[in-house]
Amino acid sequence: MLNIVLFGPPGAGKGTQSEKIQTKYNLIHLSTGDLFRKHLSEGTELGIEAQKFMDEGNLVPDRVVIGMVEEKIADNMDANGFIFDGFPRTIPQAESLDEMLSGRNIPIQVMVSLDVPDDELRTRLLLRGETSGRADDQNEEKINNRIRVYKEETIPVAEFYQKTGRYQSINGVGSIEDIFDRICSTIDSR
Ligand code: B4P
Repeated sequence: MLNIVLFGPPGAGKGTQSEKIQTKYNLIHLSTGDLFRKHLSEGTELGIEAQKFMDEGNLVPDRVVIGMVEEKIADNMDANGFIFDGFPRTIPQAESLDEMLSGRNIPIQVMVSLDVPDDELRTRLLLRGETSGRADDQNEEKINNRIRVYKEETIPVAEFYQKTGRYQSINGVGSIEDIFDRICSTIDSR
């Protein structure tokens, strides 16, 4: 199995690039943000619980996220591998993912981190907010909160992967195709 974590701040392009990676390497795209939005659109209890955190740009509690991911992995054990998009976002999530995967003998080979300056993130998210209908994209205050939460709660996850030699950072500014080529080179040289 090929298992990759795509990492980066909100608006770095994780969702955009994950779709391309999924197609090229024939992987299951596991986006926790997309899963929450699906639950929300179906009006499930989990979706309703997640919404209040997402709308403000805060992280959904670990126990909710981890249970949802575990279920998705268990349902897809015959896959070629997984691209984890937006997960893990906290150290407990990273530890749980390692436990889930090492128990099944399918470790994460590499975390690819998209490096994008804050001003570019704000510009991209405000632009998406004009059409996405996402409450968390619609004003600068919420976007700034998401960037702050990323720096305080999520950056330590990169250090966790760095310590175990599985971290690669790439420039996330440029055309979508150029960034995709950089990601593929990193994956192929792992
Ligand atoms: P996510 O759905 O993961 O969303 P994201 O961080 O906003 O976006 P992403 O980086 O995927 O950006 P995209 O490609 O769309 O999270 C939403 C919320 O869900 C979180 O705030 C949190 O509340 C909750 N959540 C999710 N996972 C969680 C977890 N594990 N634990 C706790 N809570 C969790 O790109 C953004 C925009 O940029 C798009 O409009 C795109 O078209 C544009 N773009 C992409 N690449 C570009 C490029 N190269 N140049 C210019 N624009 C580009």
